[in-house]
Amino acid sequence: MTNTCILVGAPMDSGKRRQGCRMGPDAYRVAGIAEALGDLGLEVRDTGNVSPDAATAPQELPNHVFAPDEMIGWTSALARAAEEALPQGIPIFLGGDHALALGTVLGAARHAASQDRPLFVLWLDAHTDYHTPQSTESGNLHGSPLGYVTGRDGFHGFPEVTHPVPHENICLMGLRSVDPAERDDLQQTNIRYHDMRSIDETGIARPLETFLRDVAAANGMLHVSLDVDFLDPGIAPAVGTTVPGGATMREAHLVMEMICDSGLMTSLDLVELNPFLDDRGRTAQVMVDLAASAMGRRVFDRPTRAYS
Ligand code: HAR
Ligand code: MN
Ligand code: MN
Ligand code: MN
Repeated sequence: MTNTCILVGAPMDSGKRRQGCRMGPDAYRVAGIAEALGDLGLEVRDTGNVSPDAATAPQELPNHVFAPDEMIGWTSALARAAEEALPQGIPIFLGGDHALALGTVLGAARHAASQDRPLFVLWLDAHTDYHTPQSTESGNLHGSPLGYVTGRDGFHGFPEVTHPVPHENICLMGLRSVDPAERDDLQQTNIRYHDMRSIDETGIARPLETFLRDVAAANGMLHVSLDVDFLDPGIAPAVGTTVPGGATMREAHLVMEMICDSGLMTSLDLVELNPFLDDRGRTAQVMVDLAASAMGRRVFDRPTRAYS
């Protein structure tokens, strides 16, 4: 695994009506993300914040879609930022709402294709985020990145998804708020999903290990997208869409440590932090701790786990 981390700020608030996520990148900086990663012996480069491209959405997009021009502009700009960062190290995208993943995963998919490697995506979230601009009732496209990157129709005016992520390469964990349209559409696919009920029944380690083994066996690249609302609101209150019954700190740490041990993660999103809703910065701190665990922070050293 490369020992360079590239911090890419994405102060994006265009994926939903409730504002505040644009403050996320600076909250992570204030919470000491660069220092936490540097303390692990990593080389850390903060490239500052990305700005959206200028764009105008076409008429075909449904009228209830929020901020369509900005959404298209962010998607193209972030895809480019991901493609630029990936050859240099592990980019960590500091969000910003989850709509940033339309761009980051698009860029990761282009990069993986250029390396002749498959892209896998681990989606840690209370929500499935599988909408299209037509299926979403809220019109908030932070509920749509997985729909976009898997190549669903209806994203008029957005960059073409030339390398859709195959459903079987995607694993969702933490689900507990799924719209009926998303559930029906997802069940037509072979996407892997583990809702909180199944995690409570089997534990979180076993399904994750199965997925990581498959990534390793395919020599895949692995993009991890961590939504604050994957976590229980009791430990992570700073998010607009709190859903009770989320992952515990212990479950979340374990996931991050297993990802690190696998050596497979090639990029990471930290999304949906809304510092305006935080309690003395503690959600930002939790997210920084989890990122540090994914990059190697340990209580005791353990031998690197070989998944292949
Ligand atoms: N499914 C709902 C919608 O589309 C809520 C989506 C909320 N998404 C996030 N990210 N907070 O996961 O409106
Ligand atoms: Mn999400
Ligand atoms: Mn969510
Ligand atoms: Mn649990």
